Amino acid sequence: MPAPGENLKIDGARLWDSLMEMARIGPGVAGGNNRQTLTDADAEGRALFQRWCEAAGCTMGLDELGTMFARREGADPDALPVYVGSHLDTQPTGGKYDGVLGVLGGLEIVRTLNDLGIRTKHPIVVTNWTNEEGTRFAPAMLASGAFAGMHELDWAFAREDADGKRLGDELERIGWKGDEKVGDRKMHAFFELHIEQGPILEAEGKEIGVVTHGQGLWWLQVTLTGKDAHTGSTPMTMRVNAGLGMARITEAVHRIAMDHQPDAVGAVGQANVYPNSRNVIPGRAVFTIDFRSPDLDKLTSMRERLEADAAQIAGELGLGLEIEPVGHFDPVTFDAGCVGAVRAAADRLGYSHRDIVSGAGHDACWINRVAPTAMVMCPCVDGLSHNEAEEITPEWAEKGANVLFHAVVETAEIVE
Ligand code: HGY
Ligand code: MN
Ligand code: MN
Repeated sequence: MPAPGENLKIDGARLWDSLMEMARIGPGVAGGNNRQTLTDADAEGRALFQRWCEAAGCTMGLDELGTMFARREGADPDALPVYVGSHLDTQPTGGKYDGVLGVLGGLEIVRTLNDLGIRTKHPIVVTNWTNEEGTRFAPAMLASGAFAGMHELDWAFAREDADGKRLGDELERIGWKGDEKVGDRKMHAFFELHIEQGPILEAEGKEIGVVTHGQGLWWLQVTLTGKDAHTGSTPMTMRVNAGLGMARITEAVHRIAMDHQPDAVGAVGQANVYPNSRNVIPGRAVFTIDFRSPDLDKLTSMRERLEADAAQIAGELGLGLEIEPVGHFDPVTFDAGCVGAVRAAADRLGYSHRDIVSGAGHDACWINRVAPTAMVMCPCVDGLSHNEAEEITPEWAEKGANVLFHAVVETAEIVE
């Protein structure tokens, strides 16, 4: 298929304005965003996105998990659409670009095609996946995982947040539960633009990341059970201290990841001790371990080492131990054809680029199981993300969106 000419470009200023306008919804306390999934702020962001899509002539579909599908018609209505998107939900101390750049970059493609009066054979569908972050309701990439057949719908509806609210109830409450059956849609291809969320592209002075693979992930929720007791009057030899167990296992997570270098990471991001009182020895600790690697054997080995070390630590301290997997996906190899379209677009546009493995998980990691999929990355300042100080430049956003534009339009086939 003829590729778009290198002069075909999106409107970078319009994209940046849309990013800044969306960033005003669900503001954080330090310049970023707190627009967690299925909150009122998420609902407000969804409504704005819908207004923009409808103003650009799209029709909006909505599935049972609230994923949004804004369709621009193609010359062949029966041709499978090319999907492009990411997520609008953020971390509690999230940035303005994680996910949002991919959704609004997709919208910018539609706006640009409208401006240029270009028709494509395949329809184009801009997508906002529900609950990519997994911070309020585990696991991450929940809706795209269900779309790919990895989670049952009732299981997804039953996921609870820290306050015991159910995902299904929250979806109903904000009025964004659709009728479409999750996963019924068939795709010609899926593309996702995302900030790198790591330091490589900026450090190497590269404008574009051509994402060939994605790391695999284990989220292991650990519950340690000890005995609440007085921190002052309980002899050290009589303590059953769940907080101490959590500290030792957290150290073990770091040691295990270091023992599996290179290309292995591990940390505890969410941790709670109970009753969390200054003068009570914690009788319970609940925390989540995040292990990742692009190498499946390393990923498996880290989980096995953790299970052995945690059992030994719990045994030494007399603690009860439960380890529950609450998130998992294997390392991902993206579709060579789609990856090639991304790389060719970066070359055609004259942008510096390098192949890269995604450190973070993305909806594309699951959609790659049901459709040819690839990702485009742009740098972010100091590689920082999942932090309100997350920052990119308008030029990086524009170049990433131009590569996305070329890859999507080439795959959707210009007809006039
Ligand atoms: O956890 C992740 O990698 C993604 O940011 N949800
Ligand atoms: Mn993201
Ligand atoms: Mn994220």
